[in-house]
Amino acid sequence: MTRDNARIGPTIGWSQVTPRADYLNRRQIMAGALGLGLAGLAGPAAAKLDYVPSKFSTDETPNTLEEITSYNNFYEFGTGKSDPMNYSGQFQPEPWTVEIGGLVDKPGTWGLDDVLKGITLEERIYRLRCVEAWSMVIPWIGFPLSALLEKAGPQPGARYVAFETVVRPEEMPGQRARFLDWPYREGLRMDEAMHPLTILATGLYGEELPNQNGAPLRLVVPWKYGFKGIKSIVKITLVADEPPATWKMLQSNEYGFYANVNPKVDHPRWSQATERRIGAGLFGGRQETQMFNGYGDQVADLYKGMDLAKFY
Ligand SMILES: Nc1nc2c(c(=O)[nH]1)N[C@H]1C(S)=C(S)[C@@H](COP(=O)(O)O)O[C@H]1N2
Ligand SMILES: [Mo]
Repeated sequence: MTRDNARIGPTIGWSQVTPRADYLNRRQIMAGALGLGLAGLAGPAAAKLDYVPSKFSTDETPNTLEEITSYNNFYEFGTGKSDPMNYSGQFQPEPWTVEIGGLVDKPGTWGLDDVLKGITLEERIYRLRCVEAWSMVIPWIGFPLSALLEKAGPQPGARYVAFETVVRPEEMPGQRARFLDWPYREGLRMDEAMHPLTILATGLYGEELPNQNGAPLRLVVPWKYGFKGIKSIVKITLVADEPPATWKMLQSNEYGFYANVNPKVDHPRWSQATERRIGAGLFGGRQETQMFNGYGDQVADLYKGMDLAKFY
């Protein structure tokens, strides 16, 4: 089935067709087998979201919900790929507030409802390329970060945006160890933050974000390595100077601030020329990595003065 076939109506996207449906059926079968009946369907039911399709979506086939929710990086829950799935069950993404401050006209602590007021959610099917050289295609539900920044009223001196993840060691077992210097922090230059491809995601596959994917609110910047996509955001600060970023602080020769996907600049310990598409099979899974993860037509202008053969 093509994307166009899936766009039956204005609010019908790929995710309402397959493979989400297959997965739900399996969950129902499992619930039935456990004698729970329909009422007991698979634990806490994720709320369905209303959203519209987007011209920015790729027509590549999305990874399955199982792949997207069982192979994760979210060190707050442990460093193993299945740790976030296995150890995020206690995490409480509701209620949620985000503190917006720094160089803005309307600083304050915003409930998620205030953040979403007047905003139309969109389905954005994006490629995600992790710096570890694996990739997926994920049908995010979200909205442009620019819409929130405009609500807060950026002041002229704001040149960067800084983000922080929540710190809750009681709910996040990984934070009881010092893998990283918590909170996880990331940042964008203002023009990157305002770019129409840059979104805050509140869901995927048509439902609220699973905890392991950064509930209830996470950043997605599809032309950058996945580590820029900070999860479970509680603080957004507009600032004048480049803010601290977790991986850069840890190892600045391996993880840059810009971290644009670039097949020509290898990681010091591995090649970035190719990537393993999760779910594509043991032998068929490697493909060439694209400059800016294939989003160069939209974003290359942001980096006009930069030498694409260099590490940033
Ligand atoms: N707070 C926080 N955000 C994070 C991470 C993390 O460990 N902690 N890992 C990053 C990395 S390395 C990647 S590749 C993506 C993975 O997102 P996904 O698990 O939803 O696919 O989240 C990013 N955001
Ligand atoms: Mo990553």
